[in-house]
Order: sequence, then C-alpha cells, then structure tokens
Amino acid sequence: MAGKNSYNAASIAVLEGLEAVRKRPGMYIGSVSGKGLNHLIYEILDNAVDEHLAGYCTLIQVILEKNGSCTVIDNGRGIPVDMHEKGMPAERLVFTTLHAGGKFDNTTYKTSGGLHGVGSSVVNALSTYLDIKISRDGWIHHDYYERGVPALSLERDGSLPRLEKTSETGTCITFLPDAEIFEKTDFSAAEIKSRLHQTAYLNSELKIRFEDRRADEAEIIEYYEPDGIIGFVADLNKKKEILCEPISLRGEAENIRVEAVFQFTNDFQENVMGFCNNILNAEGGTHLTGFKTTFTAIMNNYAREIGILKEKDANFTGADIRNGMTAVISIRHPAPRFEGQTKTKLDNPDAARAVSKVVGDEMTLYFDRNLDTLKTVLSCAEKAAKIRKTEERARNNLLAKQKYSFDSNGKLANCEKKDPSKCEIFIVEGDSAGGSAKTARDRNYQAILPIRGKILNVAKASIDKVLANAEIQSMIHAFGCGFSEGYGNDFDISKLRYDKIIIMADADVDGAHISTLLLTLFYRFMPELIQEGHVYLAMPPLYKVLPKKGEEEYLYDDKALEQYRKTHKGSFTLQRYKGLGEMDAQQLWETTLDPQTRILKRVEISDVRLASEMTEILMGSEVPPRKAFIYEHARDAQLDV
Ligand code: 0RA
Repeated sequence: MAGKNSYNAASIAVLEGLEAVRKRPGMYIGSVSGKGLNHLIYEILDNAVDEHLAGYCTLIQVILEKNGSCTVIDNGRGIPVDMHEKGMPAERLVFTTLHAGGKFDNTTYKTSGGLHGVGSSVVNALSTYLDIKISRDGWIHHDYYERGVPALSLERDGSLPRLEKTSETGTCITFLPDAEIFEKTDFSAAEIKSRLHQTAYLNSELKIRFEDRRADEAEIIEYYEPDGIIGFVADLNKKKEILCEPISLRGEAENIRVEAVFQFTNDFQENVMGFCNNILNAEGGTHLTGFKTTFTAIMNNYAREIGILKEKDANFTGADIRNGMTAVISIRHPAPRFEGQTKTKLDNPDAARAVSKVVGDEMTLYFDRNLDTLKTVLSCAEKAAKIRKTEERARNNLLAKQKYSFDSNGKLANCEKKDPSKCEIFIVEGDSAGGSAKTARDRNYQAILPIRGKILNVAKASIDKVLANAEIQSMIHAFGCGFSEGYGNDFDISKLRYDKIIIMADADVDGAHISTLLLTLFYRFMPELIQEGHVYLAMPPLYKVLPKKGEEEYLYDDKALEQYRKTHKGSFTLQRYKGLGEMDAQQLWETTLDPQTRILKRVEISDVRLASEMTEILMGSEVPPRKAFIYEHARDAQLDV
C-alpha cells in the first residue's frame, strides 16, 4: 500500500476508480483480446507523442521485454513530479486518477489523440506492475505500482524517492499486462510495428526505436520518416504503377492544422485515409467528407474549363475522380469528437470546413501551375466514367432481357420438386455427358444444365460480353437469384432454386480449367453462393477395377489405385475413365449422382481466391477481397472498352 497517505479520501477515490477499470476493462480499452493488449502500449505511446507535439521530445523507444513486459522511453520534459494540490506528486495523480491527465497543463494536451488523460491510469490498473522513472530537475525520480495501487512509500515531505542524479530529462515506463485481465498477454509485434511506422510518418521529426527482446536475437528497427505523410503515400504506392508524384497541400483554418497528400496510380481502387491528432479514423468522418467534396467540385470545374466535359455532359462522380487515388488526410484538432460504432469516425463540422478551405485554396494553386498532372488526373476520371457507364448499360440490358426470355437456350432439364432445400443442379461439361446425366438423374429433385466446352473467361472479358454469353445467361436464369457486380447488386440469395450447385467436369486438366472458369464466374457475380456453401465439385472416379473374384469398384484418385494394388495382389482388370462421356447412365448414377455413393467437395471462398492468384493484391490492403477482385478484373475489362 501507499505510504503515509494510504487512507485519506483521495486514495479511497483512487481505489474505486481502479476497481471500475478492472471490472469493465473493455469500456476503457475496447477489448481484452490481443487488440486491447496492444492498446496499452498505444496509450503510453500517445502520451509520449503528445510531448513531441508540444515540442520537447525527439526520440521514443518501445521495448518488448523478455518477461512479457513493455517499456516505453521518451526524452521529453518528464512527467511533472511536484506536489499537487490533491496531496500527492503530480505523477501519482496521473497514474491513479481517471481524467487526471491534462488537468495540470491544458495547453500541452491541446491536440492529444489519447483518451484525454485516462490512458495512463487505465494501463496502470490493468498491469500486474508498473514501474516509472522520471528524469527531471537533475534527478531520476522513481515510482512503482501493483495492479494500479502505489507500492512505494513517498519521502517524508511527500515527494517521490530519487534514484540518482541526472542531467537529462525524460520518462521511462515499464508495465506488465495482467494475465487476470487479458485473454492473451503476448504482444503482437507485427501490429505494433505497423502502428509505430504510421506514427513516424505522421510525425516527420520524431524518431521511434522498436526493440523486441523476446527472441534469442533481439529485433531492432528505427522508424524515422523525414518526408512525413508524403513518404507515407509514396510507400503505400510502392508496388503500383504511379501516374504522378505525391502532391502535398497544407494550411490552417479555424485553428485546425490540415495536411493532405495524394497521388494517382493506374490502380482501380481508391484508398483515402483520415487521421485526427495522429489517430487513424477507420470509419473516416468530416475531414474526409470535406476533402472529397472539394476535390470532386474543383476537378469537375477544371474538366469543364479544359473541355474534357462538354456542356451536355454530366459531372464526373466522386468515385470517378478518385479512381486510382491514394490519399492521406491528417489534421490536428484542439477538441476532436467521434461518432459511429467504434468511435473512429470524426464528427466535428469545423473539420470539414477547414479541410475544404485548405485543400480548395492549395489545390487550385497547385493545378494552375501543373497542367500536365491535372490532365493525367482528369484522364483517369474519364476512363473510370467510361467503365462505369459501360457496366451500367450492360446491367440494364440484361435486366431488360430477363423480363422477356427464360432460359432462351432451352438446355436446362429441370427437376420436378419446387422446394429449393431439396433440389440440386448439376452443371455438366459437354452435351454428351449432359445427355447421359439427364437419363441417369433422379428427375424428382436433380436438375441438369449442360454447358458447351469452355465457358467465357470472365476474368478477361468486359462485363457486357460476360452477360451476353449464352451459357452464362442460362446459369443466371436457372439459379434464379440474379447477379451482382461493382456498380449494382441485384443478387438475392433467398431466390436460389437449388440447395446444391454441383459442377460436374472431367477429372483431367481441361475439366479443372472449366471448374476454375465457373468458380471465377460465381465468385465475381454471385459470391454469396460460395460464401453460403451452395457450390460443390463432383468428383467422378478415375478408374474402375474388376478383380477375378469379388465385386467391381470405382477408384477416385491415384492414391486409391496404389492402395488397391497393395491389398489386391492378384490380377484385376483396370479401366481408366477418360471422361464423363464414357460412362453409361447407370455408371454415372452410381459414381457421381447418387447421394449415397458419390463424393462431393464443397467449395470454400478461400479456394477461389487462391485459384485467382489474389494473394498478392490482398496482402497489406484494406480493400475487402471481393472489391479488390472486381477491380482487378475491371482493369482487364478496360482493355476491351
Ligand atoms: C504535462 C506537462 C509536462 C510534461 C508532461 C505532461 C509529460 C507527459 C508525458 C507522458 C509520457 N511522457 C511524458 N512527458 C511529459 C511538463 C510541464 C513542464 O515541464 O512545465
């Protein structure tokens, strides 16, 4: 327990405060998972960054120690240790009282991104121990807590014990997260490193040293980004084909400092990130609205001035103009407010006005002098608008057609039952296999849709061609639930007419190729079919074996044949199936259609992504997989426009 002040009113309030934090940790740090755990570091880090913003700290070190604790060191002024009017050193007040942080010095916390001072005491309450050394006024001052409770006696005069003399200033905090509170207590280095790097980009004069001492060989990284968010944007685009240099706009309005950096690539995504007081606003907010509105308005004006848009043309949409844009908007706001589910959406109306003002003024200055860049950006918008219109037209055409024709190809052999939960449809490669399948099936609940040879590769075709394709139309009609794509969603899975959609292709390379083409089609236009587990691959047998004595058997792969050879030493006849077309109706039923004996493989969404070589694009990208996938294809589609 604390020394002589243990039982006064102030310390009772402290205990009550700590208890509240330990009872409902989620209320203070979001969760007690790995995410909440890392949050402890960010609370301490943000305080040190505030000291940098106040103009006093140039280096912050974050060390993950072998015993599971974390040390954060800064070379700022040091947390004040002088006696506070509440009867304890200011440092103690900060670490034991909720809402104490900025009270004794409002101006330094002007643009704080942390939890407005609750951060330090929350970390303290949720740590098995917290050790703090403050270099200040010529001495290293020491304090120590256990689960938030002071565990070091103060000096006779009420001041902190001193360890040794020093001429430096700064703060060094070590804390061990409490295993009673957290589900896991091992910090995730990858996430912390990315946060530290981000912090370095946002504070171009700050050096951040990371050290992970947990492994036998320590990992040390220094983050220092003198180019600030210009470097941030450049690095985000590192692997992309860039169309212009990063453009930086800065200024101040309504007491809000604004910096916006943007750069265009030949990508089809936009990636616009907003930060307020160094904190990422994952849900965006008013600063992004201000940026986007102004950017769209000014670019449309330029487009008319230059003549890219004629009088009769409609404006470019915001998305057209941001096509291929990577942007970071960083503002410093004296009193940020947040809304939204996770409190990560900036809500201050003055932020929208300030960003609009700064970006509007600076952008005009820039583009008036850089006509080439202006033309590049506008031609990006022009291309995006062209693709958008083509897609809209194709969609409307198909919707119009759908009203008049139902399975105009007449290939579907439907089943008699109408209850979708009992029905299945086989997509069968080739007319001959399709014919056998129609004879072999149980027409009660099994439908057959033969498709001819290789279907169109939707990854390489523009959307109007995809939807004009007869095989693809047949499938969309048969399934009954429409389709969705980048600019519209008419897909309704509740209308699906079959519980199982079974792709039935030969067990050879061509068959695999056809399966891949079909899966790509579903993934692009009907992803819910796969997500909800309705899509299957039939696994027809590769071999039939007939031993001298005993029953004939079907074998589904080479491993099974190898096994069979081992267990059936005697001679047997072996028939290899070259394709589904070789089987008669009876064989087809026994091996591939009959639910009692057939083998089906359910298709997972991850199978399809791998098949489409999406891994690279998805890595390090916050774009949802499906969107990224679609844009990837839109890039191909563009070649056909
Ligand atoms: C308020 C006032 C002063 C320093 C700090 C806060 C401060 C807080 C933290 C948290 C982590 N490291 C920190 N370093 C400094 C100093 C006021 C003065 O010296 O006049």
